[in-house]
Amino acid sequence: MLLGPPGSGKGTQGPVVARHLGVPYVATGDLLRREVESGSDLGRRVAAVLDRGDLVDDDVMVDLLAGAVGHSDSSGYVLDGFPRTLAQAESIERPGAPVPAPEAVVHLALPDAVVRSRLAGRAGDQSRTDDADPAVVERRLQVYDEQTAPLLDHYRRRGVLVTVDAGRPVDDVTAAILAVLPGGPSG
Ligand code: B4P
Repeated sequence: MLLGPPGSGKGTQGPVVARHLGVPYVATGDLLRREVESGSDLGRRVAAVLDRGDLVDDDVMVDLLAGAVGHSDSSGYVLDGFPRTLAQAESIERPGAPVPAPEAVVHLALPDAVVRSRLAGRAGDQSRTDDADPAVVERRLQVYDEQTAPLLDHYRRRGVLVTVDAGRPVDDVTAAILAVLPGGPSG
C-alpha cells in the first residue's frame, strides 16, 4: 500500500513496484477518473468532488475497490490511494474484505512546498483539473492532513509502516521502496 500526500509519487511508483512484485496495481484515483470519463451518473457526482479537492464517500470507494478486484484471483496487490480515511482502512480489516489487510504500508514523505511545485508541473503537462487551481491543491493538502495522515499512526501501531523520502529522483525512490519491502535487502 502506498500512502502519501497528493503528488508524492504514488501513481509514479505504484506500477513499477507492482511489476517488480508480480501483482496487480490498483489506483483508486485512476478508477475515479475512469468513472468520470464514462459519463455515468456516479461519474458526474465524482467529478464534482474531485474538482473541489474533497474525498469521495467511503461507501462509494469501498464498492469501487471491490468491483476492481472482484474478478481477480490474485492473493496480493499494490494499492495506490486506498485507504484515505480510517473508515476505509477498517473496511479492509473485516472478514470477507475485497483485499487483504496490508503486509507493508509505504509512506511517501514529501514536504508541502514540493507537493505544490510538482502538482503545478503536472497541471501543465496532463489534463488533471484538480491540479490546475491552487485553491483546490490547498484543499487536497488540508484533506490529506486531516483525514489521511492519521492513518500513519494506525499502521505504525500495526507494525507495517515504513517511511521513504519521496523528494529524491524517481529511480532513487523506487530503489528505496524495494529495499524496505518485506523480502527486500533491508525489509
Ligand atoms: P490520486 O489519483 O491518488 O492522485 P494524487 O494523490 O494527487 O497523486 P500521486 O501521489 O499519485 O502523484 P503522482 O505519482 O502522479 O487522487 C486524486 C483524487 O481522487 C483525490 O484528491 C481524491 O479526491 C480522489 N480519491 C482517490 N482515492 C480516494 C479514496 N480512497 N477515497 C476518497 N477519494 C479518493 O506524481 C505527481 C507529479 O509528480 C507527477 O507529475 C510526477 O511526474 C511527479 N513526480 C513523481 N515522483 C517524482 C520524483 N521523485 N521527482 C520529481 N517529480 C516526481
